[in-house]
Amino acid sequence: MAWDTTDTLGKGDVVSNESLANLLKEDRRFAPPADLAAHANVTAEAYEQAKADRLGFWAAQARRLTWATEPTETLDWSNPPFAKWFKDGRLNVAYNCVDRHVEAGHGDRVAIHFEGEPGDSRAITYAELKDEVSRAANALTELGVSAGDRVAVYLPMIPEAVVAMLACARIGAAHSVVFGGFSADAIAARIKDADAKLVITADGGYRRGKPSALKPAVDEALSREGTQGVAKVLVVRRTEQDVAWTEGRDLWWHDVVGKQSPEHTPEAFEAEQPLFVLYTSGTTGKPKGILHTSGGYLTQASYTHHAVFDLKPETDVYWCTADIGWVTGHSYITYGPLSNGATQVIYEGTPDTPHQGRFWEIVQKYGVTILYTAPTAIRTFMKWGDDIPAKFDLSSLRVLGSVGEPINPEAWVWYRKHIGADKCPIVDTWWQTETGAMMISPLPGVTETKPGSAQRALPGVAATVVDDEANEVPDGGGGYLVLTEPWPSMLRTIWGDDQRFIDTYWSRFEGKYFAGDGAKKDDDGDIWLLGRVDDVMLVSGHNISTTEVESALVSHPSVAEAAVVGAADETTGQAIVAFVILRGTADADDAELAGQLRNHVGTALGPIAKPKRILPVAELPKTRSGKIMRRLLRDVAENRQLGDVTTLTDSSVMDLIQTKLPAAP
Ligand code: 6R9
Repeated sequence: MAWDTTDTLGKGDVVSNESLANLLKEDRRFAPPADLAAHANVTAEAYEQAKADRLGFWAAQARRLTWATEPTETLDWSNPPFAKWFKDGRLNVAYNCVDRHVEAGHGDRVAIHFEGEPGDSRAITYAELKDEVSRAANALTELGVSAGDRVAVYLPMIPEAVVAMLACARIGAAHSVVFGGFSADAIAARIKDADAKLVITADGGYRRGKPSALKPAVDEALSREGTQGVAKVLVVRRTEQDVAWTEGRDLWWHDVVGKQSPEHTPEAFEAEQPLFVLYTSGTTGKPKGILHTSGGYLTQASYTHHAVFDLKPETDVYWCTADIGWVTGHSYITYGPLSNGATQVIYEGTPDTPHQGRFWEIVQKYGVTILYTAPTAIRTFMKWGDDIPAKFDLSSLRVLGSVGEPINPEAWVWYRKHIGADKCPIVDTWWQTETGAMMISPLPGVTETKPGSAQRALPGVAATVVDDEANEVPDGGGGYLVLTEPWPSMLRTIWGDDQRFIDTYWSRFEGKYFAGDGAKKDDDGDIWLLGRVDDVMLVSGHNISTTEVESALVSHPSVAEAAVVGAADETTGQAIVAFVILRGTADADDAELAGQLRNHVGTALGPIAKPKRILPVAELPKTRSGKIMRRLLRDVAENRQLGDVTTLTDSSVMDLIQTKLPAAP
């Protein structure tokens, strides 16, 4: 059932001229815990040091790494926007993530606690990881992969995914990880664009209690035009499903890697050696291959992981729930944590298999101290109910992180209260595939946090908000998020397309990096992210942020999740259409509730932000990294044929939404 209201701007509603970006008020504040602050890895001084000498600050952070040749030059910005960081330095990224910890006497420390979805588990120490990465590096070399080549990786969340990435890094080849679950088309497009020489995949992985095949998609991709460059396919055996086999091309990982020597001398490569190409899903057009290189990327991934999570490698147990196919998995499962010698949990499956308490059971089992997850997961846990986490011992937790979307203040507060025992600081980390590492985030021992705000650029990072004319907005103003100085882990280009790199990121505002996100500064100068600029709604001449309307809806006790879009409207230009998932007890046929929700938004944000239509749905379309795909909802709201659904986690969600809804008026 759908609720329609034709009086979006009913009589008596006064349209204020004040920018809507400033109407959502959030006054709750949370000071850092005193004990954490007293022993924090990073204190407020870091901001001062970085402000006084930004390049000196990053040069100092680069010394967290072990270099074969120490860099003498920090940044070469002589040909902007093409940056070179630490360009005369040489290092091996895999050596930094593995060998040096063994050499320092930590070979017995667990690097990875692997938890398979069916309940199998495996602990891998740094010494074992070194042997496995070395064997895999030897295998890649034997298969003809050399420095400068690209290797496509299409694996489930198993330790071999990390091993494969590090083996590539070890021999100077760039990996291109494709989400397990992307279609054959998506794999083929990425293999072709990156000109990959080898594919590493598995028979399958476990998802939602069942083995789910991966190899057939690779087989199909490799039958497509333009993928002939792939000479070999290395297949990890995970599920023991039957797989079709192409003799001469397909090889089992356990055969080829298993027989190699665990000795491998890591060669030092220059700091700008390509490390990986990761494709952003891209809402339109060809996906963009984001290129990251070695020294600068690892410096910032390592520093931010140390600073933002306050990681103590001897005692912490860290868990990032992201998939390795998302940049979060690259920087905060593989490179950041391992460069810091962390002990981490890797979980293969979904949060509700075999029961909705699986995440909390894992936290309890391994004594997880730092948890990094996404707002979409947090909202799902809220929907499942407070009683589920309450059944588990979560007292080991001390820092909670969020990434992927703006976190609604209600979800933030729930996360702190029900997962963090009302004491763990929450770090809401803003960054992108393109930025390579975190850019805007609280520091857990320093920042007084505000629910829903990523707050402040990290030390050494320069971020601000500008208006249409590129002028920095004053505190209290809203506009576009930009980065005003180069940073070590910045993308170097779009693979094979320098011009698109310039056009996409560096042309909107001269000399500044355009992130594509709307943002506002509050009266303290703290930054609030407002969603992608492409999603901003224009109602009666007012820009309205999707994030703020969604957060207002989620703050109503009957709403678990919300996604809003602007749909073409004759009178107002665009009208707000809200798709809502109701909480357990709320009734989707209760027409009165629609009026209440509209009024609730009106009270929180002002009458102009009241949704015109409110559509209760069972699910929302999301990408694998948990981002709501609003463009598909816009298609529904405007009665259009659906656009590309290939990057959805579950494309049947759209059928469900469409069949349940009456046609739009
Ligand atoms: C790391 C990652 C990037 C886009 C980004 C923004 C959104 C990510 C956020 C956030 C608000 C946060 N985003 N983190 N928005 N607050 N803490 O997600 O990379 O998949 O490339 O997406 O995600 O819109 O521009 P990626």
